[in-house]
Amino acid sequence: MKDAAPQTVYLADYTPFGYGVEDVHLTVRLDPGKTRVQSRIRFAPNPEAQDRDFFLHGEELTLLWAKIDGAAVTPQLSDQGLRCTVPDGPFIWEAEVEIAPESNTALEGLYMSNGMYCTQCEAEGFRKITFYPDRPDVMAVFTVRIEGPHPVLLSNGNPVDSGEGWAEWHDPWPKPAYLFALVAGDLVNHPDRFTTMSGKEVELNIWVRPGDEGKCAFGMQALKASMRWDEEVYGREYDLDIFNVVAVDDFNMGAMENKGLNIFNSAAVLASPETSTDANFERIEAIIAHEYFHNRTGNRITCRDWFQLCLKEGLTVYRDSEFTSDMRSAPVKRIGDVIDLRARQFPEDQGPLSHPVRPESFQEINNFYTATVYEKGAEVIGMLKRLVGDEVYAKALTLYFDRHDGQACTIEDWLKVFEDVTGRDLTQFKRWYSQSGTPHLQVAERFENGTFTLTFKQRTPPTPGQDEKLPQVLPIAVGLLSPSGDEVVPTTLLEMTEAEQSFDFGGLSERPVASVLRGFSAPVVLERAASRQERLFLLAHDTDPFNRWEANRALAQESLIASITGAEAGPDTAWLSALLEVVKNAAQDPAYRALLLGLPSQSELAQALHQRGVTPDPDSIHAAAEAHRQTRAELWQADLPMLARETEVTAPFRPDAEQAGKRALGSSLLAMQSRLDGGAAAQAQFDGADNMTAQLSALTSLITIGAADSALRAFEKQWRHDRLVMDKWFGVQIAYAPPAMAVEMAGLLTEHPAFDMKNPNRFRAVFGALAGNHAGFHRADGAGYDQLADWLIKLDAKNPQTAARMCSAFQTWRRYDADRQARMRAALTRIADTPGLSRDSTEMVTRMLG
Ligand code: 0A1
Ligand code: ZN
Repeated sequence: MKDAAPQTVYLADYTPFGYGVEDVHLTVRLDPGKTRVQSRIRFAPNPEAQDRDFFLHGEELTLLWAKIDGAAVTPQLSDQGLRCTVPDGPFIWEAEVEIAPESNTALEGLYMSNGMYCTQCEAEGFRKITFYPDRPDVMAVFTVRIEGPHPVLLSNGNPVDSGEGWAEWHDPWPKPAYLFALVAGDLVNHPDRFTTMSGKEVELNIWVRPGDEGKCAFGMQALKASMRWDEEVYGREYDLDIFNVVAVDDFNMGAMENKGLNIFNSAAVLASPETSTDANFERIEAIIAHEYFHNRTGNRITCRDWFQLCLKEGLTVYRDSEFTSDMRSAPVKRIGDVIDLRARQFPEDQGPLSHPVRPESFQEINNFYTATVYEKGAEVIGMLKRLVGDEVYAKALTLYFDRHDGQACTIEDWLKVFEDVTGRDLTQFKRWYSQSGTPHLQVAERFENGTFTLTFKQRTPPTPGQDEKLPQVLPIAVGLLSPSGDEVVPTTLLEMTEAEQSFDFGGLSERPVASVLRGFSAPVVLERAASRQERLFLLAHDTDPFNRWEANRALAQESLIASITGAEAGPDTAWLSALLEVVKNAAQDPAYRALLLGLPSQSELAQALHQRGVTPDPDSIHAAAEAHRQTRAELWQADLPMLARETEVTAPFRPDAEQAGKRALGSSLLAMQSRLDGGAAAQAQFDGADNMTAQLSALTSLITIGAADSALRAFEKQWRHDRLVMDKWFGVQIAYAPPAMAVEMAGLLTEHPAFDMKNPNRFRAVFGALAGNHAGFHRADGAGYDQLADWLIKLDAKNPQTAARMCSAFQTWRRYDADRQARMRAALTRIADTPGLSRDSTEMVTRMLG
């Protein structure tokens, strides 16, 4: 257990370590309860540093012995590490420690999952493996010898040699300890090869538990596509002889970019048509790409300290989103990213957990692997690219890769590259890294003497620790349409730098309709009092696919809010008829049409109401959304069968964008149809399904209308041996349960023999689904809050990282009525007051309580 006494680390306090590491030799003798790790590390004083305090991080280690230059030493030990007196010049540190991977339920450091050994060292897990300067600016060449009775023994870099019960690996690229990895187990591989652009042969492997071999082909395809893409688009080729990927069932996050040995949550790599949905396939492709791209943006160029996390994460998320756009549909990807940003990053940035893309302090760095660092971090890269243009961006990236290869860098280094290439001063742009909160952008328009003027005002509400905000640089993409629907001004990038600023478009013969913030060119809340008429016009005519979708989204939101607040009795039927015409347009990508059918989530509606000064009532929101879906189904009844036929896929299953788009549209239509036919069509699809997308969408349609009892039993019987599919079974029953039953359902499922709180995927399947059932979680009697708090307290004792992440389900607590607020505050306080609560969860709940 970590020390819970809060210790805050500040960016401003950064100092380099007093010693550099020339190389590291590790010998790891595996044993479930008594693994021995022997280290031999060559240190030399760091000429760039003044401080000569020789402190090595180390947690939960039993030190057996230590030597300096061959002579035994007795370091001073604490629960954070050790201190030792060392020679003035270079010296060799040797030590042996004992650790117990079998009892490591935190899944950080060396741990066991189904009998296999694996590691997770980012951010600060290496210190649970041996004593070391566990900070990303200490980079070293590692040689690793693994001893154990397992057929497969893997570490970073290239294989050196192996024999019965041992293997040796050498990684020639200096790396920080957080990229160290080791895997041992009874694994089987899916092998392949890749020839790099300079003709180098690379051996590729995806390693899995026996039985999972059939689920590797897609991940391998995605890996090869990523390798080719990084060569073609960024000119970067792979730099080792071998690239290994391992699938692990127990993993706190999606995956990890360890040098040459990526470790994946099995949910983020294993796929087959029968067991994985199209959404799973797309996510796997993106995560494989993300981890592979880290080899350049993260590994070869790493972070100086953990405050710079967005340097690698923002850029790598940006790169993987470009990859997905190229592999699939760019507008569909952009819309999906914005939906996700609004669902996860906006609430974070508009609540008590708000922090800058580059935070300035933390207690537990694991709490900062957030949507803000990742997704807003990627938005910042996108804005920078929009501002400098594609060609200059490409030049800057080449300079970045050349100038900083092998270094541990900062955001200042990154921005300096762009300043050098463009001659621009990026001081103001840098506020995107230091100011937290979502800017609100107001638009007003005027038309006079043939000139159309757009006046923008920006304002960022106060966030924790930041009351006053300065104007940020906003790239605002705008296009103008004539009343007949022709584009009179094509997409133009306006660069807003002031708090208030106007832009003129002259020479117009009639008042145009403005399409503002095309492609969501900046991550802001756009406040635009557009009329319903204008939105309908944009839905029909905008040439920008994002803004066409956005106009529809705004219409959906307005219509729902009008029903929630009682301003309108039912949905806006004129809009629904207009939407139906667009959805019937067979020339449009089905995936895009499916997105048009999506509604803002209930949580998003709650936030929108809150922003208008209305206290959201989760039950009314739920009722309005249900009524809307019912009315829409009834209104479109006559067209549904024809539309559904158009989405039928007769070709053999392919997980590509084309087929996935058809299935996505088909699933939305099926959900509507189920409200009309008592579930007959859904049951038929369920019974005949030959792929998980079809099977699961039928199942959720049936759950929504309360007709899923037999399908749920059949599903469980069919899939009880497949952990990943069973996660879906656990999740959908809670996520789609009627709000009054969600808490009971979650409680019941925790008693199912297959519920295992130690498996993060299973825990998230249940309690992530509960938190996602908006009206169910926010039940007026507080049962949802109490249940989640109970389980988070239990989980925290075993796995602080996952418990702390899931505490964020409470981050929106101040949106709701006084009674719900009091109940959520009580739940948070109860978590906070738990004796022995981890540093991770302590930080999260204290930030939320303010
Ligand atoms: N760097 C990984 C994500 C990751 C972060 C932390 C972890 O443990 C605390 C594990 C994985 C990525 O961006 O994919
Ligand atoms: Zn990453």
